[in-house]
Amino acid sequence: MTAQPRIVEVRERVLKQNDLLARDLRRTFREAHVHVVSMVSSPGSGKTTLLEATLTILGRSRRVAALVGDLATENDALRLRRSGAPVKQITTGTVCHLDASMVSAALTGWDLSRLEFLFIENVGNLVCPSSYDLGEDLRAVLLSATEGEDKPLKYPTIFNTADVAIVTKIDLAEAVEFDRELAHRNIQQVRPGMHVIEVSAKTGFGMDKWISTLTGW
Ligand SMILES: Nc1nc2c(ncn2[C@@H]2O[C@H](COP(=O)(O)OP(=O)(O)O)[C@@H](O)[C@H]2O)c(=O)[nH]1
Ligand SMILES: [Mg+2]
Repeated sequence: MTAQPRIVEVRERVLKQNDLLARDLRRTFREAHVHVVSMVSSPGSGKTTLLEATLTILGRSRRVAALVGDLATENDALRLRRSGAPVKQITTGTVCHLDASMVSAALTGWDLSRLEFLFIENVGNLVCPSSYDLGEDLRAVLLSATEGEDKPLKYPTIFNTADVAIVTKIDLAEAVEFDRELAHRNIQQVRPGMHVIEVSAKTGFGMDKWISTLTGW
């Protein structure tokens, strides 16, 4: 029974250390004038698909790059590089989230002042990433039409730590009887006033709104 307070103590220390490093990262990003956008969601919600489309569209007029986290494989980095943007994969092994030290290490050798937008795709998970600040300016949480409407109610913390919610795969909404109004209500219940965008990276629906959110943030 004595082990519990010790676990909490170590966890608090790890989070505090992460917060300090994230604060330094945020300062570095500001000084380099690079906008940093992170994406969080459960696995398969469409982060890589949306990010590939984003890098392709925004990359026409802005200097963009991405970091992408997964437990294993370079698969997502290979997909994202099809956009022509510089991309680095971070493989976390058994760790279910990215942290500020992983982001910092992955940026070694990159001249941030040459970038305007840096995107960070987090490991697919609706729990772990919420506690870790990565020094980002904007955190987007994705919720796909195929996941159902109640994810915001079940995982409120991740929605509370995000700045924007993106409802993805909206082209599939009818096929899976996704109740769009209910999803919006659930998001607003957890995070009143949250900016919500519906997109389909497959058809391009809503991409203009997402891109103008990014450039106007
Ligand atoms: N129909 C449809 N499928 C999508 C869309 N976005 C992603 N997908 C599919 O969903 C699956 C998971 O997408 P992925 O981008 O790998 O998700 P991630 O794990 O969050 O990075 C893939 O088979 C994608 O082709 C979309 O907007 N519409
Ligand atoms: Mg992915």
